[in-house]
Order: sequence, then C-alpha cells, then structure tokens
Amino acid sequence: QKNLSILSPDQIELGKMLLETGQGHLFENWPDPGVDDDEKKALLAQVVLLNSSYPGGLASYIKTAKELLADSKSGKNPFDGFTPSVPSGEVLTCGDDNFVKYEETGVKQVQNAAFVLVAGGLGERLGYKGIKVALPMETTTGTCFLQHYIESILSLSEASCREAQGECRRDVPFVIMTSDDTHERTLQLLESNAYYGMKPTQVKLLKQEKVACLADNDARLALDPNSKYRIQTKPHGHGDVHALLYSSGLLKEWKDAGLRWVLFFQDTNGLLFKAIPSALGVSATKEYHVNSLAVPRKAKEAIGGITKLTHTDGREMVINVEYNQLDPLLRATGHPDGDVNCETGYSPYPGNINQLILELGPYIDELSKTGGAIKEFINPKYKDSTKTEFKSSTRLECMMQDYPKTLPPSARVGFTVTETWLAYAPVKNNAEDAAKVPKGNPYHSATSGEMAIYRANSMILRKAGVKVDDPVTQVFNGQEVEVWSRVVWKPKWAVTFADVKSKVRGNNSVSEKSTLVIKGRNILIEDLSLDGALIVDSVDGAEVKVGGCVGNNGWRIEGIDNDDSSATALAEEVRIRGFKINKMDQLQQSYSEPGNFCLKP
Ligand code: UGB
Repeated sequence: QKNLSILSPDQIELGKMLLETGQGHLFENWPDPGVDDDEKKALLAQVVLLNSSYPGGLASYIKTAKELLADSKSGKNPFDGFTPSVPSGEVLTCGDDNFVKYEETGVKQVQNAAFVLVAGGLGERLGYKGIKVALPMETTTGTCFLQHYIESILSLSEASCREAQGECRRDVPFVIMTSDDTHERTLQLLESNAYYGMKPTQVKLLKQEKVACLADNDARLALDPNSKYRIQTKPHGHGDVHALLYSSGLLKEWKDAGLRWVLFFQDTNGLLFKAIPSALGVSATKEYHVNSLAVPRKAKEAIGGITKLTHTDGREMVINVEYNQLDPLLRATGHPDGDVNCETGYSPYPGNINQLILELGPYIDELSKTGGAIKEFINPKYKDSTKTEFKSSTRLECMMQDYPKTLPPSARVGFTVTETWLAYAPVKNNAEDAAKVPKGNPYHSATSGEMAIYRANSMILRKAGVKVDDPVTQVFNGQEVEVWSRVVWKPKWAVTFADVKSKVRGNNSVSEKSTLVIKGRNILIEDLSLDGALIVDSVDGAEVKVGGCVGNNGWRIEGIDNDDSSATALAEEVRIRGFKINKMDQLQQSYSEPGNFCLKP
C-alpha cells in the first residue's frame, strides 16, 4: 500500500491481479518509499512485459500453471482416454517419379510461401559457445547453417519464378525467431555478411520473451536468486513462434499479399531443404492444412513420434508425441513392450523432424481464435515422491508441433515421410554424449551432421547416374561414421533432384578420397573422372562444362585427438567434429566473365 505512489496506474492494476492470484510474496518486506524505488519499478516493468508477451496475460499463465501443476502432482495421464495407432501419410523415395512430380509441384508453390526459422534455443545439449546457426554445416567450404538456409530460400524462389515464366510476384519472406540468448548475435551475423544475399527487408527477426518461473505447486512466481526485485525467467519453448507471428501482424500481411504457405524449420538441420520441395508438393496436392515432415525412426530415438490418437469420445488427431511420452503411452494401452522396432528395423511411428508446412488461410482462422496460444505442458523436477517441493523452479513450456492439438476434426492434418539420409541430420549433441548413443542410433552431433551432408550429396549423385565410391568407416570423437566423398554444391547449382539430373551427363566417377565443390549456377558435369579435389566457381553468365580426368592429392580428412595438447589450439568448431580437413592439393577454377567454357584437364 505504502509504495503505490511510485507506481503507474497500469502497474497498480497488475499488482492487484498478482495479489488476487496468490503472488503477495513478490511484494513482501518491501521497504518504505524512498528506498530501492528504481528496483521496485523495475520489478513492475518486468511484470508488464511478462503480462504483454503471453497470450491472455500473466493471470492466464498463473491459472494454467495451477491446473497443470495439480495434474502433474496427481499423476494425471495427459493422454487419458486416447488410444495410439499408426497414422497413414505420404511416403516418398528420393529420385523416383512420384518424388520428382511432387518436387515440381512444390517448387511452383515456393513463391507463395514464407519461411520461418525457430532459432531461439541456446543449444545446451550441444554446448557450443556461439549461436547454432553460425556453426559451419560442413568444413569443406565452411558454410554456416544460416548462410545455407538463406541461399536455399533464394534459389528455391528463383526456381519458382522460372516455373512461373518470370512472373515473380514478390520476395519470399524469411522470419527468424530469436530469444535474448540468440538475438544480438543472429542480427550481427546477418549484418556482417550482407544478409547472405537476401534483401534485409525480406528478413524479420521476432524475439521471443522468456516466461516466469514457478516456485511451488501453488504456482507462486519464483524470485530471481540474485534479486528480490526480479522474477526468475526461463524459455517457454519453440511453440512461441505461433503467437509471435500472429501478434506481429505478419500473417495478415502475407495473406493480403496472396501467400498460401508457411514453412517452419529448426536451426541445425543441413539436409532439410532437400526435402522441402517435395513435401510442399504433397501439401499442395493433398491440400493439407498441416503437413509434418517425418523420417523413419528407431524405437526410443530422441525425436517425437507422429501418432494417431483416438479418444473414447470419438475425437481423433494426428500429432507428435514426444519421445519420453510415447513409450509409456504404448505400454499403458495394450503394448507391453512399449516403443519397439517392427520388422523394418524401425518404430512404426515415424519420427517428427519438426519441419511443418501450414496452409496460411486455415492457420490464420485458427490463430484468430487462440491468439497463437499452444497447449502447454509442465515438467517439474520434484525433490521426493511426495511431490510437494521442486528441486529447482519450473515453468510452462510449449512446442510448435503441438499446434494441431486445438484444431477441429475437419482439419486436414497429414505428414510426409522421406528417407533420413535425405532429410534429417541435426546437430544437437556434444561429442561426449554422442559417443554414448547406443549403437545403431543416430549421434545427432557436429561429426555426424557434417558426414550426413557428404553422404546425401553422394547418394543423390549416384541416383543421377554418377559412379561414387562406397564410403569408408572411421571413428571421430568416439563416433563411428561413414565417410563418403566430400561432395558439396551451392543451392544455386541445384535445389531439386531434377536440377542435379539435368546438370550431370555421360559417364562420371568420383573416388572415395575425392572432394567436389560446385559453386557456380551453370556448371555441367560431363564425363568427369575425379580422384582428388576439384573446386569450380563461376558467375551466373558463364556456362562451364567440366570433364576429363582430374587427379591430385586432394583434401584429406584427418582425425584429431582432443586429449592431445595440440588440439587446444584448434577452433571449437573443429574440435567438436573430431577431425580436420587437410587441404593438400586441388584443381580450383573460377570463371568470372560470362561466356562458354570447358574445363577438361
Ligand atoms: N527453440 C526456440 O526457438 N525457442 C525455444 O525456447 C526452444 C527451442 P531443440 P527439442 O528434431 O530432433 C524438437 O531444443 O525441443 C528452437 C522436437 O520437439 O533442438 O528437444 C531451437 O533453436 C522433437 O519432437 O529440440 O526437440 C531449435 O531450432 C524433435 O522433432 C528448435 O527450436 C526434435 O526437435 C528445436 O529445439 C528433433
């Protein structure tokens, strides 16, 4: 009461709400006016921010928290009444006629799409000191994830334009969701690299705010251990992206501009753009309101499973069930072995790779009702089985793939499965944890993420008729990986399988020790026999035919021993892979003038 005079009317209103919802402890033992006034105002300013950045405000946050905490304490099963079953979806095989047909349809749709990258996560499991999108996707060229994503979007939209015979209506929008942990560094990365060729006006950064932590089962907001005038906050999860897009007004802007699709993707999957054109084709052909990209999933692998849930009251939904929930859910519903591989060697529940394609119209309709609020969950770590105290404060969380949970049964929710080697190789785990992954399960480390790029590109070349040697097996940072020829191309060379096929002719071969880097747009590989390193670059107006026998000592992959003192001099980006590339010898050609050229040693 005594301190009311130092607060604004808005702050007083919020203060009252807090008192009514059992948050009196926030103001307990406040000294008289005149002492710590700025700190008191700062606490209320923080309350204003927490209130405005949450759909429904803080009162709604506290109400939901109380309900979910009570459910958690009583051990309520979130899937009560639901029976899981294996859903049906579109299963694609890279390179076959169906895949090519969907890619063609998808590319046409790109100019009607907006791309959204969720990149607010700090990547605690990876333990990398930088932001994850700045991490090199592979170290042959050193291209970072963000550069690759932007170049892929630009190239896809150019291809889309060509399909529309040059009638491009717009620059494809690109949104990046950041957080306090990643915002400044993401902006800096973009600015210091001229947005990797994208127009700055095409790119929008939306920063997610953290949410208030909860100290106990009564949902009392936790004070920061370092200050009695600050509420402790933690990330709310990638589900925030929906509310942010809605409140930013972008969705409406996009709808008015005639866009039809919104594509969501994660921060460190170097393969994902290989699956986007075909999956977008599936969305357009099947008129899916929601299309989740998925890959075959090993039982108990740490990615969610796409599951059909049928309720006793008749409700049905196709939804991601997180990896820690799928096994208990199956056990509780008549599958005593839980989440196990079937005869294919994989779980029958496809793995969610959190790449979603939403149709904009139905998406806006839904968000107009919900404001973008996503069904939340809570995961308190209790001190003991009485579940009365927490080990540390907790908070509500939400996931972007839970968006379909509020949709009516009439919504068309589907999924598209592609081969893992084509679509999914995230970099999430640090080397130590990756080395402990059970044999046969993916490492999801910087080592495996890089090797997956070479494997995918080599496999695609093979499907296009190039003879690429088998890989060798090597161990880096305690992880056994297949090392394929280091084949890398810029998205402007090829964004679809059909692009690759049209640029590869005759009899070509690439040996296992080889590195092939294609940087130019109009480079034709014809009757090339490569046994070494070949790097070709060209300006857009140059047409270059590359063939003949290229042989040199090439670029060698060399393992590094992180326990060795010499390894400490290496960059963290190198050490986390457990190998470095020794660039011994290469044929490197760059064509900087327009014209027709032939590279044939
Ligand atoms: N992210 C944010 O932008 N904000 C946040 O507050 C948190 C994360 P993680 P997670 O593909 O392997 C997801 O931490 O959440 C961004 C799916 O839920 O890498 O453990 C972050 O920057 C799971 O079903 O993954 O698991 C990153 O880009 C499965 O699909 C993204 O959100 C799994 O990913 C994912 O964050 C997977």
